[in-house]
Amino acid sequence: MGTVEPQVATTAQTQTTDGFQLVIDALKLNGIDTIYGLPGIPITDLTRRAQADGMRVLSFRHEQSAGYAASIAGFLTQKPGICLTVSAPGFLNGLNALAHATVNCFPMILISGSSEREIVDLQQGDYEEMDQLAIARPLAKAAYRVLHAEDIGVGIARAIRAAVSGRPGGVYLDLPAKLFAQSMDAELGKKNLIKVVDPAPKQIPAPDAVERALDLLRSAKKPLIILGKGAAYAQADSQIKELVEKTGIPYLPMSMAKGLLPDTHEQCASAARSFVLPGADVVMLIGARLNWLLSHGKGKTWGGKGPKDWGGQKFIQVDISPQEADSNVRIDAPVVGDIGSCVSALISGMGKDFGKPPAEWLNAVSEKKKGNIAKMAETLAKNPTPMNFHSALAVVRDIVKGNPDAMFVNEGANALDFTRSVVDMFMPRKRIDVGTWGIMGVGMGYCVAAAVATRQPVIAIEGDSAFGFSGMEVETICRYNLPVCIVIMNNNGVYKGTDVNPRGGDAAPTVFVKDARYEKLMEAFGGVGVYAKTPGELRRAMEEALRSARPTLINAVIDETAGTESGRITSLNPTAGKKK
Ligand code: ADP
Ligand code: TPW
Ligand code: MG
Repeated sequence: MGTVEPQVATTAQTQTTDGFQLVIDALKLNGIDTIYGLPGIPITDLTRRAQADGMRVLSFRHEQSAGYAASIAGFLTQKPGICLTVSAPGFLNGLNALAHATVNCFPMILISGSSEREIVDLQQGDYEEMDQLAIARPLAKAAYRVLHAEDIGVGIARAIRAAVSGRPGGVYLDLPAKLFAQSMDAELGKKNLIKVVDPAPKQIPAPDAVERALDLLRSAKKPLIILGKGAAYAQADSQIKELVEKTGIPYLPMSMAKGLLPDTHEQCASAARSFVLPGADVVMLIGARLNWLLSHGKGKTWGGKGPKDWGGQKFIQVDISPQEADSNVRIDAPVVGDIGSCVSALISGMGKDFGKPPAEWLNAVSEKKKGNIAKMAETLAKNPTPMNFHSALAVVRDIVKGNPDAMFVNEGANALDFTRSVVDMFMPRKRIDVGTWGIMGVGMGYCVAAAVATRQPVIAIEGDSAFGFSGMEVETICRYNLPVCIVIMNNNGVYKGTDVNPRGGDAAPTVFVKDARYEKLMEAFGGVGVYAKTPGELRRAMEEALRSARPTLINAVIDETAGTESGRITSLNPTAGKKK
């Protein structure tokens, strides 16, 4: 059993195993074949041996990127994405992504090596000493530590279940250095491993909850469906399509739910968002929370008189978390269960006599849409010099339409908001972005994971500031020769490049080096760099990137005056002197 003597299995391979091997075996036994991480004491040999054992081990330049990669791999595959780091500083670098996974309901396991417990607990100053478990716990859905090799099977099984069952989230697994070197009888070690049976069990909604929801929908004069990233995660694509089309109800996709049905679908109400939110009388949320992204279900966005007033809508909420309902406004019909089961139950409960929404509502939505789409087409048709967000995005929109399989990564402020509204998605789980926190820095980690987990080409539309948070990972992209085409919307800064320090001297806080040549960063590692000043140059470069499948970075020079402060969320800025 678990001795503390370091003893690497060599000739006695058939008789003894060790902590390193058991971690690898436990992951593989559960179908986990990829690790996103960064080596160092005490996990260097874990990365080597995992690779030697046939796992894909992707090494990053910063743990934060590895963590974001793991989190989005979890979203895309429904298997927990694994991020592997060293102790204290590596752990802390990965922690941001762990919190991000928990907040966004993505299944992920952050595995960090840690220092010697006896020394850490007495605070005697070990190498990279830190009580990692205690620090991770408030940011994780669950956090565990394994001290003995014979418990590795249980530790990994618990981490997997916690990550993917119910509402998915980030799990921390603390593996002290001493654990890896423990050796034990190989047969016994094998017996102690657990292949998790049914890690994310179906959760069937109660029939009366389904009936209550359908009754409310039947009573609606102006119904609306909102699809969130939980609906995308659930991989219940055909059921969701069937529900939307059978009910005939207009729907709004949240950012990462775009493409669940093609954005060009006649029932898609994205182009009439500010009309349908205040106008609807019954709203069915499917895998979307009424958080800030939906103005908490109240206020002017929803037709309320004041900023906190209820707009009068009744809500149905389909969600796996029984605690989610009533978090912001009253939910009249909570339907608790997994989205696949809930949506199927709703479809079968609809029966034959389920009428379409009143024509008056559908016509009003469609009129509003038509008007806004025409306005957008006019904006996109302009070809100003210098290029602005819209003239660049008109190109991106065409390219994505022609390559609907490609994964699509997006971060920035204006570079995010304009892209989301201009670029249509046509397939589920293609668009991955800044998520619930509006976090900058996910970009390159997402690109790596998207390419690795889906084996599809990746297009990333990045603000120049956003890109900077993970820019060094272009080396990672080149090293693994991934088919990633990064487009930097280069407007010389955060939101805009025009701010000036009124006192002279240092540059203003939001501006960067003017006309920075980001494309050379890609060239430094053997990828393709392109400097694009016109939509034509951008189009040719993107087409070539997709054709060649080579790592490409296009520096798209955007009018530095074109953006707005904070993109679409200027209103959240606390303005000096503003009264509450
Ligand atoms: P968005 O940002 O797109 O509005 P959110 O992240 O706010 O989406 O909401 C996602 C919701 O989906 C969460 O409340 C989560 O509990 C729920 N969810 C995640 N996976 C499932 C699933 N398989 N079945 C049901 N609900 C789910
Ligand atoms: C981890 C605050 C929100 S958006 C943004 C910052 C710094 C960058 C906007 O500039 P960019 O886009 O990317 O050039 P554009 O097109 O408007 O010029 N730190 C973190 N997350 C967030 N959200 C911020 C800071 C922020
Ligand atoms: Mg910018």
